[in-house]
Amino acid sequence: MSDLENLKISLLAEIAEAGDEAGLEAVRLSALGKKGSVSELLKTLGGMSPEERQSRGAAINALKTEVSDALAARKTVLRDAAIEARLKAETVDVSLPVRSSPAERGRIHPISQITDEITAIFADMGFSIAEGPDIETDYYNFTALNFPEGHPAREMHDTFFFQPDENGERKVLRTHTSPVQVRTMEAQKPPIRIVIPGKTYRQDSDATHSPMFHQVEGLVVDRKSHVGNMRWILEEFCKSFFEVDNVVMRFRPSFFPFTEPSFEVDIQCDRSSGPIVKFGEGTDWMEILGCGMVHPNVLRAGGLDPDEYQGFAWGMGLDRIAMLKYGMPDLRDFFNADVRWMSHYGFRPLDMPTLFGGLSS
Ligand code: 2NM
Repeated sequence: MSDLENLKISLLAEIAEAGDEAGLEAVRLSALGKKGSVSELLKTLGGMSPEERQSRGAAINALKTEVSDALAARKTVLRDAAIEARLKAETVDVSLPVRSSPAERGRIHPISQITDEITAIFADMGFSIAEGPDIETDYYNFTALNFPEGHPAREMHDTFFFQPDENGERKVLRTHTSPVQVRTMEAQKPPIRIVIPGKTYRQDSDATHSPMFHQVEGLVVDRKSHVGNMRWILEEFCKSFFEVDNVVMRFRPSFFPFTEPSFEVDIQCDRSSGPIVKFGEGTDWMEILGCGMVHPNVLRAGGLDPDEYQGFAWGMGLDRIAMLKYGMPDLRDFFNADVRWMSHYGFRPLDMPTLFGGLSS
């Protein structure tokens, strides 16, 4: 038997005996690898005479083809067998409960929830959402809002002041979101219909006051906006927000530097049954927001002519309203980052508040 014939028989035997893909790969390398037995034979072709190459060369190439084919065939067999074995060994219990996803376990903070609820209501009435910086200039936080220099109202706000910069300018943590209204008036022409949710800051801290708190304010400016429009908007808002068909509202005269006339608004409620207040019934009153017609000086600061335009604005604190709506006793718990509190009072992330699906259900 020729040497080629012997080599072929032994290689084919090794291929047939290879028990797995790694073993088969070892055989392939020993035959067709750089220093493999078949490769070494192929290297001898260069030194052959043309006649020898024709007979022996063809035989070596035939050997190579035969070995390659056998390797490929065996590889298929081994791979199929491996898959078959895995399918036999692995089982999946489709009746096991699925592990809940982060989107299921996470919770939305009540303040985020209430912000989303309120902005959803106003968005439905055609309002846009506006935002601005937490660190404000004294001008936008006070001067442009008709707080005169040295006026006690500046002190009333218990403002957090920054150190004056090199130009002597003293920035503040905004004490309300109203600076955004002025910035919006400067930036766009009426009609303006915006709501402004955001964080606000005042030096005050107890069970019902936090030095960082949340407001939503609103602004409407057009040629003929009036108190009647404002009243309707606020009434519609309260009905949606408290999820009742009727609310009784009471507008009391008040004072804010940026509005004239100014009002504080109470809604009728029932406080007789514990921490959760019932709205739309009862004989108690609860103050929920402040509002008024935008002062001509504020319109001027926003670059608008008060003889051409008029507007109304309102502002409400979110934290206290969230406490009342969801029956949370202490405001400070809002900002303690306690996971147990969050899993109790938080909202499911996929239950987004919509007017058609229910706001807080
Ligand atoms: C309130 C109450 C009343 C208010 C006024 C303005 C502005 F910039 F347009 F003049 N923004 N927000 C306003 C009015 C805010 O919060 C209790």
